Amino acid sequence: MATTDENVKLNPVEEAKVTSRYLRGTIGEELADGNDHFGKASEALLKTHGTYQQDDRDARAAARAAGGGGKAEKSFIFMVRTRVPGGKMTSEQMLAELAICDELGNATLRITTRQGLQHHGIPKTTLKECIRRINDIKLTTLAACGDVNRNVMCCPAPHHFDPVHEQLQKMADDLAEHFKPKTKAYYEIWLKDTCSGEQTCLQGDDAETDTTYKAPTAALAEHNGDGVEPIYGSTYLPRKFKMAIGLPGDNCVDMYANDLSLMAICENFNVVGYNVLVGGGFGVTPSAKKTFPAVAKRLCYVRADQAIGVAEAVVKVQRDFGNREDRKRARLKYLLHDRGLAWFKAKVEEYYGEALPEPHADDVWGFDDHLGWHEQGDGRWFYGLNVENGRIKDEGDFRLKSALYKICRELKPSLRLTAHQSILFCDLSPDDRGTLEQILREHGIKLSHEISTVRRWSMACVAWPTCGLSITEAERALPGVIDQLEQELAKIGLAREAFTVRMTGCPNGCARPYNSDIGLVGKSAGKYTVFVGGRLLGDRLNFIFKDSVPEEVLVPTLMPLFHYFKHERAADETFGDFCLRKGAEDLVAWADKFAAAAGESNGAN
Ligand code: SRM
Ligand code: SF4
Repeated sequence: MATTDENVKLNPVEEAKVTSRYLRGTIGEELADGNDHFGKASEALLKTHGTYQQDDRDARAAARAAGGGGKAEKSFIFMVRTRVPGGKMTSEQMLAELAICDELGNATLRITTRQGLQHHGIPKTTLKECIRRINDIKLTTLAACGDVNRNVMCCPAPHHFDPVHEQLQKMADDLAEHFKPKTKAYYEIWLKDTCSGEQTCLQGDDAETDTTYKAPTAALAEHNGDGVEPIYGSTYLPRKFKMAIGLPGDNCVDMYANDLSLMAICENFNVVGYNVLVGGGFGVTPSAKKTFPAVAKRLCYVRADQAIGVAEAVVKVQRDFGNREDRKRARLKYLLHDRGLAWFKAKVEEYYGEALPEPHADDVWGFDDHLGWHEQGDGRWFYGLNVENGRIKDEGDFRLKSALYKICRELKPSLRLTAHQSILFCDLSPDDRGTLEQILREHGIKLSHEISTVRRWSMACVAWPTCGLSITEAERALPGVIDQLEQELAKIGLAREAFTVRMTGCPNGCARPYNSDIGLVGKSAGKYTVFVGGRLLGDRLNFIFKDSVPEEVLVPTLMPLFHYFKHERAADETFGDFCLRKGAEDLVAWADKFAAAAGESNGAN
């Protein structure tokens, strides 16, 4: 469905974009109107500026209880997301982000599942200050959310043994820059009054009138957006768009879960090209059969110098043919499903102006969470620290936030955020190693090797109380589930078994539960759908094992499968591969038999 099609009945978000004058709308006016929240149209536009209007659901529940039940007013707060291409940050930037969360937010900072950072609990009164301060440190919230290309993920490992990882990170920066919205709206609304001479406001005065943009090929120029937004045009994309860059031997960024991924093909320790994967995406509405999660499909091989041009062609095909009537079916995966891969490839070739070869035979075969100590290859070291569910906070004896302040002030490492919500402290001298560990220990932080395998490979999305779409808890529930799993797995000798457990508070899949060994997806109050059969490699979807399982019996529901796995696994078979081999029917039958036998033996006692 091309945007020029007169019969298209645009959905309300499209209407808001059309009339927004390149994402301005009335955000500026509403910022100064004294209300504690924005109207609907601005709420939609604000996302591309990197912020979501939210309701503190804990606060509302408390107000409701205090008022004796019934309705309670919404308690408006804002989530502000920083886009961090490839997860690269300096200590100074981290210190500034920590100060923002302490001074303006809820005193916690969150590493996201896409190598970004989030503040929660920002009131409207300081929203502008928050966004301005993030720009002051040369980071941005622009395009962290919204119907544009979002944070570009990239393998964060700072390996210097060969140029490959640097080449990947450079590609991440180039893609982030290339697909950044060019509208001046962001600059006008958030930065204009406050932009100091020293900083580079990312959306400076010339942005809107810049006509120097050069399309990579003549054919592409014919398909340009317009003078303001050469790639997106005035209505941007039909939906969010996500990119990732990784290696066949290290799929730490979950390439198959993205709209577009570049899988590096290396020769003689250099990136010579990429396999282009398209159409991954996990959001699903179980009641709407037309929606489904999808892993990406292998589209073509491109030389390294063609990658950005081909990525642009992919984005533009989605821009012109993606669904603008129904937001539930607007992601690239649906375009691919509806039109087919062959049609899509032909369109991309048309937009790019050249035929594109089939993908290189390489595919994912490894992954690395980069935790623990590693030599970088340049005499320096990096340390990967597991951050449980990405939350940086001080709580009782656990004082990760204070530890980070101290590490960034005293050791000044460069930092990398991982797609597993963790953090790498980089460029450390051999002498710094002891100091880093000492600081972590003094602040009650377990070192990565002291964390159980099951916790290390677990992830949960934010969910309650800030996410307006959450049905169940996730970040606040998963640690308890992992506590139980740790104990039960140790009892049957599987404590060292590596598999992914990912929990989300609704079926949108923000912690990527649909390609994990075990996915726990919020279904209804306190109950989850349990998926099994994915794997660490992230290249296939899992399937439903049990539905509507109460939180308190998640572990008892899973344990029969681990017993089965322990006794009947093939040599070197992983938990996910075992579940796939057995299939849902067999697993359910076994689990039921196991439960019945356990019931009988309990009865006998
Ligand atoms: Fe997400 C919506 C949080 C990664 C799929 N996601 C949301 C919102 C903004 C809720 C909303 O729309 O009101 C959540 C904000 C919660 C809060 O209070 O902070 C939210 N998503 C997150 C983060 C913070 C989860 C986390 O715990 O880290 C991740 C931010 C990443 C970043 O830095 O950009 C996050 N979201 C993902 C991922 C994983 C990924 O991209 O690798 C997915 C699955 C992949 C995909 O995109 O399909 C994901 N989020 C969604 C969807 C479903 C999209 C769809 O196609 O249907 C929604 C709902 C929507 O867009 O309508 C959503
Ligand atoms: Fe919210 Fe659902 Fe995403 Fe979790 S998966 S952050 S509950 S939208």
